[in-house]
Amino acid sequence: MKAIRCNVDLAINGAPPAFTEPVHVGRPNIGNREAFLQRVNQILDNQWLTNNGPMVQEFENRIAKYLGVKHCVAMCNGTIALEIAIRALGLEGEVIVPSWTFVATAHALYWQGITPVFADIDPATHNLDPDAVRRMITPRTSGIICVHLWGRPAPIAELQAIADEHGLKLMFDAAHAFGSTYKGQSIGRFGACEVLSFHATKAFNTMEGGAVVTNDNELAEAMRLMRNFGFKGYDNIIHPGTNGKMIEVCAAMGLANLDSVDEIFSINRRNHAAYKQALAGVPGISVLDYDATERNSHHYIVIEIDERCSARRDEIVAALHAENILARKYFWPGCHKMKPYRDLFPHAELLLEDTRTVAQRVVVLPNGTSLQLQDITTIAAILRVLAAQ
Ligand code: T4K
Repeated sequence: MKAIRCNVDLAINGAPPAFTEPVHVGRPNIGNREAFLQRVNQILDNQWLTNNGPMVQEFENRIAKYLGVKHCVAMCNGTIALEIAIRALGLEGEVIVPSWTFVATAHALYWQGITPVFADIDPATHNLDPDAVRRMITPRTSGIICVHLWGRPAPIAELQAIADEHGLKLMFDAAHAFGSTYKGQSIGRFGACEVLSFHATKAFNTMEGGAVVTNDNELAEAMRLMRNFGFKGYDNIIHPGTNGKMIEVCAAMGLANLDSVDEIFSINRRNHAAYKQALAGVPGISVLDYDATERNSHHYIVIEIDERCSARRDEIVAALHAENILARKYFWPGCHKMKPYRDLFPHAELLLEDTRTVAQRVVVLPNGTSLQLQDITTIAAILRVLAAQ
């Protein structure tokens, strides 16, 4: 292995980085390329490119079957899927969400004139803490959007009990959780509905894409109308709507990748185990683990850097970048610290102590089918040196 720089300053001294090409978090997993290209040819032959075409219909059926849920309403991306679900559920006023999530969760509400109210997380799981959710309920609260962060299922039963007790709607941002289970049942069937993202950076991708999955017939019907301008047949608008449609090429990518999804997850699982083993015993660095009794795509390699580590989190990220390892500080600094929400709630931090601690500690490392085991050994060796400096 090449010499490892121990800090960013040494990078200035001209040593070559450990990786000649950048190793990215979020490198897309590409499944069966031939199957995809064949489907693209079929689309061109069909001359049907979008607007609920045959590939989208096949994709929806396959996803619904895979998850064991009645309806899959495919959309152009996860953010629009969140927005449409929020509207279809009639959320208004205030909705409780975690701050520790990708900003799309909060934006999907705020964009529609609804106030996202941030509740704290459980630092052990990074998911919403039900007690913190209770504390944020006001007379204006209409719902809860909980995120299954890193694909780890949220405390679904506890949140459903709170929602029932207070007459609130509960939906899930399951952008990270395609393929995860909760008590052995696939994520996708819980709450009023669950929203998936199939963005290029997700374990399972359609390039861009998303979906709302639900067992509620009426809700699914409303969302199908909303994603296509409210059209019911030619010239007949029966509902307000927008353009949330998935295109045929994205569905083709999804169908090709669906054939490879078990293999993708098993490579991720192998990589996660390799990281855990290679980083075992490194002072102040711990790898977030997944529940061995549940299924998870193991897509996110999340490490936490605590005070026992001699390097600070930001120094570690800078040093990794200098080695061409493009690690990320997802989801630093937390939505409540991002300008639109900081302006809205300047004192939010006072109630988000665990969010603040976790946001200062997390680094997400590269994973996916393009990563080799040797790459993991190299990344872990660099982290060992950084932690021991
Ligand atoms: N809810 C949650 C909890 C989410 O995490 C997300 C999306 C959503 C909702 C919304 O779903 P979508 O509307 O996106 O379907 C990326 C993704 O764009 C975003 O989809 C994802 N979460 C978020 C966690 O990550 P950025 O700003 O980090 O993207 P960017 O451009 O910095 O790319 C990330 C990394 O991936 C880079 O290292 C480059 C690499 N990459 C990216 C693309 C697109 C590639 O190697 N190839 C590629 O094609 O947001």
